[in-house]
Amino acid sequence: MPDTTPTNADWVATASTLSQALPLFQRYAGATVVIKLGGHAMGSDAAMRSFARDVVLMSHVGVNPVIVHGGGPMINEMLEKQGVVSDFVHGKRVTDAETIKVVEMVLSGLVGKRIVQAINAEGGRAIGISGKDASLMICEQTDPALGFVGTPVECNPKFLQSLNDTKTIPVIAPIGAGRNGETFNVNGDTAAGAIAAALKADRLLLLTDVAGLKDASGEVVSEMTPEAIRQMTADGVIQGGMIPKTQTALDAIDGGVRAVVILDGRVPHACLLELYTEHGAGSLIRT
Ligand code: X2W
Repeated sequence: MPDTTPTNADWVATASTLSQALPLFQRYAGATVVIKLGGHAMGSDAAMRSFARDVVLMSHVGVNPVIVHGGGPMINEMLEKQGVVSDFVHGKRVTDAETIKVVEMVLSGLVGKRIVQAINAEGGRAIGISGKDASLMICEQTDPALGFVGTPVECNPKFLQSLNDTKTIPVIAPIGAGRNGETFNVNGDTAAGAIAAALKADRLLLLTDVAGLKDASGEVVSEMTPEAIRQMTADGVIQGGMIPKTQTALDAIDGGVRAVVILDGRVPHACLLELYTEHGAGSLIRT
């Protein structure tokens, strides 16, 4: 058996890596980073632990992380158990009065609390809320044909600032309150974009299950402008399920977010790779 006990040189190398991280940590100290964790990017318990650990690390080095989650596959699973089949129109779930109850229970209950617990288990302090809490996200009906699907029309992120003041990490379910007491189901990307814009976030990281935006030859493009995205969409290079993500990115940038990154949340340490290495991850969109 080879001796794997770390040598003095190994410890020096570890200390050197930590030291080299200082300017990188300084770059995002004080930055607000909104992270959208999609249901498809939520993997095994081990992957969730790793994600949570990265979020806690960011918080420790001065980032203000704000998590907005999805959970589409988990909602499908619960609806299936009840024998309900959902229809999607342009990526949005047609949500009737019974469905919205399941959506709220699954997102605010199961999915949100799983993330909260994972962050807390790594030594962070997370709190699970939805767009209803502190009137964070007020919505209007998107389209009568979609039922209780909402479009955010007013965000009140002041409460999130008070959480940041106490180093508490918000984990937000994309559920909105209507002005007449309704509960609205909001697409997770849309909710993350609206909250990031209200916070004038430095970064919006959209963690999904694709490597990023691809050009006509199928290569992932590492950086592009909103104009390039509009052109690629007009040319049909960006299509299908990517369009809601790129639209979210464009709206967020119009709303004051400095940059949006679409990246593969299944890659280990995706958020750290993006923020703290020159390599980056996925596709960065900024003017
Ligand atoms: C989504 C909310 C969850 C979500 C839904 O009901 O599935 C609408 O479609 P992912 O995992 O990010 O796709 N809402 C209106 O967005 O989850």
